[in-house]
Amino acid sequence: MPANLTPEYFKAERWFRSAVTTEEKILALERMLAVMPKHKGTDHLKADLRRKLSKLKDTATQKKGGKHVDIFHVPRSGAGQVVLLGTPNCGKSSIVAALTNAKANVADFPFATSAPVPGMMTFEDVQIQLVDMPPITADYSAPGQVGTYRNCDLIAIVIDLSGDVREQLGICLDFLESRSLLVGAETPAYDTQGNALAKEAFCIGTKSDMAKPDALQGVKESCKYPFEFVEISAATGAGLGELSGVLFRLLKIIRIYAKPPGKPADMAEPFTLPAGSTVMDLATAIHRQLAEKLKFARIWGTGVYDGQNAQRNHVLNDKDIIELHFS
Ligand SMILES: Nc1nc2c(ncn2[C@@H]2O[C@H](COP(=O)(O)OP(=O)(O)OP(=O)(O)O)[C@@H](O)[C@H]2O)c(=O)[nH]1
Ligand SMILES: [Mg+2]
Repeated sequence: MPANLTPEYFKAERWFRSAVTTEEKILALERMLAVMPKHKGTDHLKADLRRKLSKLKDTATQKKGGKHVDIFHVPRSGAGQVVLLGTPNCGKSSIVAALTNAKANVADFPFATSAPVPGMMTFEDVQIQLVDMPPITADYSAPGQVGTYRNCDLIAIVIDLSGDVREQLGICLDFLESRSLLVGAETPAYDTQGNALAKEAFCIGTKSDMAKPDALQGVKESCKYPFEFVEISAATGAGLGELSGVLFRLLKIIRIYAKPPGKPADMAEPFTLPAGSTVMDLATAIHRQLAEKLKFARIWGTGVYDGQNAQRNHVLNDKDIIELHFS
């Protein structure tokens, strides 16, 4: 083992050892190479890692279409996927149990959750997917766990306000930073092919019913990122309404109600699209082939007069009603 390897290098090496998928292993190896101190003593190790990396890249191209089942792969459902992150016993499962119908395993002992458990929660007329996760500690996370975070839309860092808030936040940030999972961190937000690695995150301070005074203030002050913070109690239900509104806002989605010409709009089930989507994006979401035949659209909603004609590139707003006319 060459001398002068840094804590950053060992962190990346730990990530490599806990990685399950080839893609994740490649990312971790690239990180090890990037943070490795450059001097003669590391030449051997560098060559060794490069060999491993090129072998893995070969496997990655051959393996496409293989039948490997990954329990940490949670298929997306609803308007957005929010995955919880936190230390043992901090209250993750209780949040999923309080907001969804999923059978999240709440227990008064740590490590009760061993695999992701997805559930659907409702905000107004939108379904949002919440995913309960096994806990992480300063030196352990379940192999493959990072894959769930890599594929989500938003990470919710859960902090038990009755415990050591700074320590919990430190463990969660360390996990995210060392795996390039956090937007705004110094670690790379994209891999070498330009695919996004990093995700948006925010903080839920839970167990407010048994929190020490100013506990949430303590988390805010010790956090170097401009996260949003929501204070809740899964036990009393305090803050849960606010939390679902924050999830909807942070997912940056808009709801659009489709209106068949000459008929009332379907207000029961909106289409959900990323903020900034256009009339054409909506048409494509409804039916890709039909979209090419889009002649014009009429729109009722924000910044337009009722029934105004809208171009294909008109940017939609949350709760707009759209009537699409095809040729
Ligand atoms: N008083 C109070 N207790 C809570 C609250 N949320 C969770 N708990 C209790 O805290 C303990 C742990 O809750 P879980 O939701 O199972 O914690 P977890 O983060 O899923 O734990 P792991 O699966 O080990 O990671 C249980 O005894 C819960 O009843 C809360 O808001 N208030
Ligand atoms: Mg749990």
